[in-house]
Amino acid sequence: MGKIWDYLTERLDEGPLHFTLVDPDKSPGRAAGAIAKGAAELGSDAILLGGSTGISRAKMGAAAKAVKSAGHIPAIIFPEGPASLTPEADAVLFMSLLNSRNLDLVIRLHAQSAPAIRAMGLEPISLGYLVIAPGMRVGEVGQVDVVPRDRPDVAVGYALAAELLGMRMIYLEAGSGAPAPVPAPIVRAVRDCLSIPLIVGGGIRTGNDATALLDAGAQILVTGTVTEEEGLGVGFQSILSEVRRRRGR
Ligand code: 1GP
Repeated sequence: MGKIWDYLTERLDEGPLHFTLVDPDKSPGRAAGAIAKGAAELGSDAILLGGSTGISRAKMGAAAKAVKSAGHIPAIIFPEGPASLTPEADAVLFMSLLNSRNLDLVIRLHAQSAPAIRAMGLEPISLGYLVIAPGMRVGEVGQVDVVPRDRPDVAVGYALAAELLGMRMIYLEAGSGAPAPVPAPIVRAVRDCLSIPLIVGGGIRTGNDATALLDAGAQILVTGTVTEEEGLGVGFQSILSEVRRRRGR
């Protein structure tokens, strides 16, 4: 399927993973490389590059290059649109915002950027991206009909539809900086219906948050704000120690 897909699925066989979200606007070039090195040493499995709106291709390229030359874990683009693409990265999450009212974010931008992805030789990892309340900025900018926090059935419908459409992963997103992560009952219900890997992100700040989500069946945790606010400090370390504990390494 691709080098990064193989890397992720081989690691998933051993237990849960962690992705560190790095915003190339806030942590440009070498700063992104330094985070990648430190995060990898603590057990994070990949760097997701993205976050802000309007990141230039040059910034994305410089950050991807720095992450790769830090030499430990892959640089995967978490795209905002076609301008996020750079051949310097190892892979791109080719994601459809499942519950957006804006067709651009569901499929049209994908049609525009697919030829460029092919030409760059960038590995695409197709993914159904589902925003759960509150959704924060991505909920607004993405014109999302957020999944209510008490409706696991709605999340299950979208997630299963994405799997049946052939998407290779599902990402449940509460929104960057959300006051609380995706509710555990939603994670559990989605996990129970899926046979593809489940990513969960948004509002994860502590080891306890990580425990609740991993117990509910999350297989990959994504954190961004905790690193932006505290670096690779206590919060980040407690999340990573929960992830590491479950895979015995
Ligand atoms: C956002 O899920 C990610 O897309 C990370 O969220 O910034 O709240 O960790 P946080």
